[in-house]
Amino acid sequence: MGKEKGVKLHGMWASSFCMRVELALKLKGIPYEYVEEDLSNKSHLLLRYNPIHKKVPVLVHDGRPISESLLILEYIDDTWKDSPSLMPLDPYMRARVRFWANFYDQKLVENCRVIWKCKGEEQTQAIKDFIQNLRVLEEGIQKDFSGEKPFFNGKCPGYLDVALGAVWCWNSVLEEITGVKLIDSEKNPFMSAWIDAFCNLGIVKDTLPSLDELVVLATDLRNLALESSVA
Ligand SMILES: N[C@@H](CCC(=O)N[C@@H](CS)C(=O)NCC(=O)O)C(=O)O
Repeated sequence: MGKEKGVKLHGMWASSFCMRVELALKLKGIPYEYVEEDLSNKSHLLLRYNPIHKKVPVLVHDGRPISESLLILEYIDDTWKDSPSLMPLDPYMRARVRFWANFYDQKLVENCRVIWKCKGEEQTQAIKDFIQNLRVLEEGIQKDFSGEKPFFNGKCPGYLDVALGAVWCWNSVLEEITGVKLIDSEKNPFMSAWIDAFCNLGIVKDTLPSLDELVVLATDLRNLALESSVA
């Protein structure tokens, strides 16, 4: 490691965590090479670059690997300083965007995982928890960023927009699979207006996979998970 030059992203087409990194690279105008990983047969390079978690995304910059999508976003912003900043300049607001991105990953992503892979009472409870956590997120973000429009970062999307926006499409995937409404534009007007603006960006349209493709994959993976839970 260390001799190779340039930027490479080891990813998987349907991974929202990888979409975060792709969106950040595109927003900052950083050229990169994309390496698609087969997660059922991970490459030796992926295992070497991310021996602890063995997960995508991994960003390799001049031969040095960085894993964990939120950390990669910060690395990109810290390294390529000539392009518009993804992070707010004010240290307090930097702390707030990190807080909400972590809250999203720790609470809502976990609720989504249960909604996706489980059924019955476990799934029903996770749906309730998701709706409750979404309320907390919406109220908190609105308080912190109500002056910034249409994005939390102002006129251009930043770290928190990318961190949440890339993962948000899975909410629609889960709604399709479960038939349950998770996001309601009347109950969640602030987040609904924000995600509409985000999804209207050309970069986002070009980067995120289609809902139909995600629904097919997510349905297959859900069926596998349910089969193995009864086996
Ligand atoms: N916290 C990690 C999560 C990454 C993650 O869960 N990646 C999944 C794909 S969406 C993965 O590589 N899974 C392979 C595995 O678990 O073996 C991040 O933010 O980068």
